[in-house]
Amino acid sequence: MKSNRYPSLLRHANLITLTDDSDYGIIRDGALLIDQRHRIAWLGPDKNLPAGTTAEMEIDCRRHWITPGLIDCHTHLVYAGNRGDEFAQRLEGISYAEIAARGGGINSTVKATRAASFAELLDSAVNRVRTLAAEGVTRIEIKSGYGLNLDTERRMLQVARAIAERVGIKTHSTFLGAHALPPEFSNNADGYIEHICTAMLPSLAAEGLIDAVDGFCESIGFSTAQIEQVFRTAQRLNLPVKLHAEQLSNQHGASLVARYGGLSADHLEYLDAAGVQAMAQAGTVATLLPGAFYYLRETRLPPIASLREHQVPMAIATDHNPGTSPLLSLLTAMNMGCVLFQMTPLEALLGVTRHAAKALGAEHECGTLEVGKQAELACWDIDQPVDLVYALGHNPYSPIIPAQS
Ligand code: DI6
Ligand code: FE
Repeated sequence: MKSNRYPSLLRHANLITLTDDSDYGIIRDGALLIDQRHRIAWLGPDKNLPAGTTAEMEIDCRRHWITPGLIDCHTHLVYAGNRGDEFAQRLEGISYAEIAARGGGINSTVKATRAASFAELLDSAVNRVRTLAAEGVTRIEIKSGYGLNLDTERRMLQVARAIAERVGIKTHSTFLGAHALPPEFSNNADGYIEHICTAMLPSLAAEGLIDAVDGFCESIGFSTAQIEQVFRTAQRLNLPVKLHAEQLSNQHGASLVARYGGLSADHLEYLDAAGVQAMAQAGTVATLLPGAFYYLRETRLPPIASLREHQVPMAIATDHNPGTSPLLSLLTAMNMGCVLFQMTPLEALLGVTRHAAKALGAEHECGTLEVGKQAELACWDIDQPVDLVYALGHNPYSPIIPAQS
């Protein structure tokens, strides 16, 4: 530790470090020092703070708890339009697949998003991000996939980049061109995949707008063979891949994404044993999305016990989107992970920190409290860690930590 003056020092906080998977890694009455590059320079028991440490801003956290900032590693939060009417239809028993077949679903959001300006998309997305940030979220993944043509996919990805500046939050942009078949290519899914691989993906990657590539591998989406073509293009462009896999049926998408060394396979209600093994071997994160499970009133559970047994890291995200998961609360997603999926409160917290960071390929930067990592932090007015997932609808976030300048 260098002995110059530091920008900020947090004192008398209970730190939840999450430096391994087996416990919270609690340091009671701890201190945490932040350097000029907004990294953690030192942390430990307050009484061990090296003598003579000074900081421009010193904050007494009054035994509040500090965790790594929460990470929402799967969202579709840039879009226009409203699909409340579809929610009402589903409550009357019409299925998500039927609604999509009638021209609703993803394509109704595509229509509204194509018609929206950059500023309209940015304003509505910023409001959503602020709602997430008010619960301690400091990093968000944002997917395209409601444009499905070059111009609108580009606009969505540019909005995702612009959000970071407007809200002062880290964002990761994911290209999800293979989300649904746009009207221009109806009955020609192979033609659309070719268009993605030869035109959209290479152009948007060259513009520096893409951090990762995703697809919707499903009977109502794209086949594994089609997704594999997209993955091959991503691999050529040096972009990591991830996949919406095994959400509504078992298409063996998890094995496919694992074969490409993917960051994550997401949803996974219909994941089988071979898929779990493939993910374990490849180090692919299982991103669980209990919001979509809840809204679709799914009854089949993702194979949590098997994922746990094979030590596949499990992340939890909101999957915020206007169709299957209009959920804007990562704390609620954590609670659902516990109540609906029988995850432990520790697993739920690891799922939105350490393992979510891995799902973004950012585990060296964030997700735990460790020297050298970014000082992306969340402070909580709670009595004990389990309180983060215990009370549904209660927000214990306590914004006393200085934001990154
Ligand atoms: N799976 C989902 O749950 C969302 N996308 C996907 O591939 C649904 C998106 C929507 O209905 O708008
Ligand atoms: Fe999704």
